[in-house]
Amino acid sequence: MQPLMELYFTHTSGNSGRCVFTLLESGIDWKQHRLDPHSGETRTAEYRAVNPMGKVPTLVHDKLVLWESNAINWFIAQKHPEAQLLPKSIEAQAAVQQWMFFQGAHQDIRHLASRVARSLHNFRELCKLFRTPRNVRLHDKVWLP
Ligand SMILES: N[C@@H](CCC(=O)N[C@@H](CS)C(=O)NCC(=O)O)C(=O)O
Repeated sequence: MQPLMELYFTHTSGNSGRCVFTLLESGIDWKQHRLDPHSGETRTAEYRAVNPMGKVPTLVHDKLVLWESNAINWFIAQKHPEAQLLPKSIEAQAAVQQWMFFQGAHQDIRHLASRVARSLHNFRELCKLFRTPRNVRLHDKVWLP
């Protein structure tokens, strides 16, 4: 049996939200390590042993420790092709990379999630863990298949 993916994150972090969202969309079982940034849980020696940069999110899977949210998302998508999170063609995958770089520089995923979530359920799960934008409109949304 495959070991569970474990994600260290904080509820205030949009970068964390991006990976939580991908894990929810993938449909796999995963383990939460929800850290409290206000009580310094991302700065402890224990957490620095996991991620020496002291940043969230961090993914741990078997012997792999990975940080940088978009690298984590790419890994989850590649590791679970059955979730169909990535398109098949190299051209379309390059476009995914393009948006990941663009997003990393300019965007907050919590706004985007309401537009690309596959289901209202997944978006609500995300909202339970993170602060959500007040202006999200769900009533006229078409959920992805
Ligand atoms: N480029 C990184 C950014 C990671 C990052 O800056 N995370 C913030 C939270 S959004 C953090 O850990 N801040 C805590 C700190 O800097 O001490 C990613 O996409 O994962």
